[in-house]
Amino acid sequence: MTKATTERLFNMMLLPTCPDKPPNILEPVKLNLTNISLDELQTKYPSHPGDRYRPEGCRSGQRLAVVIPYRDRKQHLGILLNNLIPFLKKQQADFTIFVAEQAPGGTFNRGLMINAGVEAALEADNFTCLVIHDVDLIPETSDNYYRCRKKPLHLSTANAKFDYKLPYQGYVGGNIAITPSQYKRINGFSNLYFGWGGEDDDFGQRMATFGLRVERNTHVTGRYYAQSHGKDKGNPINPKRNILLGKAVGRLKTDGLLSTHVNTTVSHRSVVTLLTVSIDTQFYARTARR
Ligand code: BGN
Repeated sequence: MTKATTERLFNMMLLPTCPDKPPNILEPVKLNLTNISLDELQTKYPSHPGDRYRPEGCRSGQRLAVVIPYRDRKQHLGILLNNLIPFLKKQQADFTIFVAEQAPGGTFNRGLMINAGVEAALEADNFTCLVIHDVDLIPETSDNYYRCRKKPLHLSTANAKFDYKLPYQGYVGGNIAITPSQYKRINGFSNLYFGWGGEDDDFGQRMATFGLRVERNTHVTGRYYAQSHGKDKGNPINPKRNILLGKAVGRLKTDGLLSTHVNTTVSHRSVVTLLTVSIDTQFYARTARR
């Protein structure tokens, strides 16, 4: 261990634990919807070692990996990060943001991107909490704490896109906080949902199968602004989603975090860890024919 590392470890041990309620947490969130590039964000928030942000003066109780499944939404990503970073700093979170970007070509697969992101995060460090985060959702309430609890916590319970209500009972789409051990227990997301719809309902069934009753933010705490977008060309409605959902529980052990067929390249890009994820399309084409 180098002298610098020893010194850092020593300083960390001396830091008090961060308070449950950080100072000034009830100040309202001021959304900033101005376009901003990753380069500009870099100037605003210079690189941190390992892309990890830590609170000043105290030690967070949890180590957070925020995983954003992503493709082709540069503008949304810039705006999200420009809001999310100050939001999490105010919460005194210790966090690293992983953007799991699906390589160009083919249909988007949100579940597989999340699995690839979680896989890379858990290889990189010993995170204690995972926050699955959509690129278009911006939190509107300061005390919507991005922390894991005993049960998975559905964060985005009041999405502007759904009139600030849950679209249906049992909906677990959007943002959710879950511990790595819970995520592993349910074998993460299914890898087989190419295109829009169903992968979140499948994830909900996985949690239910293991008795993980999801806790939910209140409709006040769980408010999110939704960045609007047209139909994504690379993400058409998945016509097979109902068939897949019908067999979700039976597939759980063989289809998930433990069986992602992807090739992931890691690069430390300004304010985030960027993962470029190439899907083994031949493998998934074979699986689909079965
Ligand atoms: C549901 C989708 C979810 C989506 C929500 C909100 C399906 C499965 C077939 C019934 N589920 O209908 O994936 O998050 O709408 O848009 O399509």
